[in-house]
Amino acid sequence: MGPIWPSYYGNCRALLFVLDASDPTQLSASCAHLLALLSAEQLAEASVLILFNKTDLPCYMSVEEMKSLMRLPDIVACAKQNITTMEISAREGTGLAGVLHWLQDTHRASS
Ligand SMILES: Nc1nc2c(ncn2[C@@H]2O[C@H](COP(=O)(O)OP(=O)(O)OP(=O)(O)O)[C@@H](O)[C@H]2O)c(=O)[nH]1
Ligand SMILES: [Mg+2]
Repeated sequence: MGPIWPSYYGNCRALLFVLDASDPTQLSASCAHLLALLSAEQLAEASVLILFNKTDLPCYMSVEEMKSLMRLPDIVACAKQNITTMEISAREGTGLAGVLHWLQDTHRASS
């Protein structure tokens, strides 16, 4: 889907980027997509929420290890955008209240 994402950049104020925390083999590809999004001129003003999803599943790598592997602290420090990270399970609903709060706060701040 990556190639068609730019057609949705216009007027985007809140960006939710979902990573599969149960599958670290996708990490480098996800990271490349994330960096492309963060460097897009049209998304410079957007607030970004990075979601590590599927945290209900067992994984040989912890979310902290994945963040470190993708150098997320450096990405956050260098990005123009305000970036927040959360751990969720869409299946079990874990962490989804936090996502809704973030959306409310982001909407309030930008209107
Ligand atoms: N266990 C679990 N499954 C989830 C969660 N969120 C989505 N799914 C399931 O993940 C499946 C879709 O997988 P995705 O990773 O979104 O899509 P995909 O990459 O094309 O599929 P995979 O090859 O299975 O990774 C669906 O069956 C969803 O029900 C979650 O938080 N926990
Ligand atoms: Mg997947």
